[in-house]
Amino acid sequence: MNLTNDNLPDKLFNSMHSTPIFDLHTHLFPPTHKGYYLLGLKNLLNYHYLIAELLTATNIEPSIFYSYNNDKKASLVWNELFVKRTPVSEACAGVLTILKQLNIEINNKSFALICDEYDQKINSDKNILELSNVSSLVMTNNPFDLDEWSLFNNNDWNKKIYLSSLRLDDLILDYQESLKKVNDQTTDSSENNIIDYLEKCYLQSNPVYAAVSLNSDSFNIFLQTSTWKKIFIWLQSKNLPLTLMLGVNRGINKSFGLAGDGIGSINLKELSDLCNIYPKNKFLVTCLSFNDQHELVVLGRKHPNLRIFGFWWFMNQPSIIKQILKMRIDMLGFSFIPQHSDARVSDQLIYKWIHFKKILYPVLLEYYQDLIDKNFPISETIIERDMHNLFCANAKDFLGIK
Ligand code: FIX
Ligand code: ZN
Repeated sequence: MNLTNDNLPDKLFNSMHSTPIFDLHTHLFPPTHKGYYLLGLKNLLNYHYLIAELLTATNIEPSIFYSYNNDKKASLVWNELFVKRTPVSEACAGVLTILKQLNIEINNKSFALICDEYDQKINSDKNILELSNVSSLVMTNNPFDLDEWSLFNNNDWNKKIYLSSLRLDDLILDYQESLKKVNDQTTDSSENNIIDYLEKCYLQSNPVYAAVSLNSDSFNIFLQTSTWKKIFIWLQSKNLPLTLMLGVNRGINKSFGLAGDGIGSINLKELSDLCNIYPKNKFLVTCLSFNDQHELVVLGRKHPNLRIFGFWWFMNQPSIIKQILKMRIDMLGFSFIPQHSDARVSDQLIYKWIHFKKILYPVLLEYYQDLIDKNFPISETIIERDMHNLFCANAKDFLGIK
């Protein structure tokens, strides 16, 4: 049955909120991976987005802040950003959204009491996956961090929920050190070992893509070195897409640690060259700077081997998302992957997806209403197909997975 402007809003709302989500890029790990699996309010408050906000809003010395234990860091963030100041930033709003979803009132309660209440409500990744409607997600797995990589020595976690990806930043940031780590594990020390090592890691972890974050300096290494040429050939032989996270400048304020990264430059003409040089390789691309978004969308319309995804990090602000989302739809239709969570603490899945849907809903409603006004029939089936594509199939089809 065709929908009308009267019943469209409810149908769209229900379909959007009931469609299972495939989260293309996170930094999450399964509960059995101790030390890497993060959960709970204190970890939420120690998110590096909030730490950067804290360190810039106050005069707290970064080295002193980082010398504190996690409990003290979290209570300081709470006190400075939620008690002494009004928590309006997107990162603060995220914490409040989660508390609201869990029906935790903060009025007149001490931080300790809020934490206790929180711990009673959330104690496993299962609650979170249910609350956020995320059915599976992609982790970020660094094959050059052997402790983190030990995840793949075990089978006590759900590989259908937690999919892997091969994060190759170390090959760009410190090639010699990465080569050394590879060679430490084999007797023969040649460059070919990198490919042999990637092959070994591929067989062990069954990744859905490889990934690297870059700026214009590293993009040159990437285009010109013989190792990367071999990697592109290897990726193609595996039909494994490469995720490119473009325009980051690591450590612009080193004293902030993980919270100190900023925006770097990127020349998207080189991305276009890359798509032409390797037409059989597939590239998933997201850009960190607002300034690159228009050109990226144009490239998304010219290169079938390039798929745009998500609103990465500094782009993940409601005001920006609304504008760029419309630009993407106007030029690409629904042929892109609208969002990923980038969650580092499992609970963040809840707010990242609620916040995104809040922006997506009115935007989509407008497009569907316009189609109905133009006498294009919109049925419930069409809405469900589109939601499935936007939240899941666009990404899975590009990756070539079920
Ligand atoms: O490179 C990345 O995958 C980034 O997402 C992270 O490094 C960054 O710290 C982050 O958490 C952004 O959301
Ligand atoms: Zn990330």
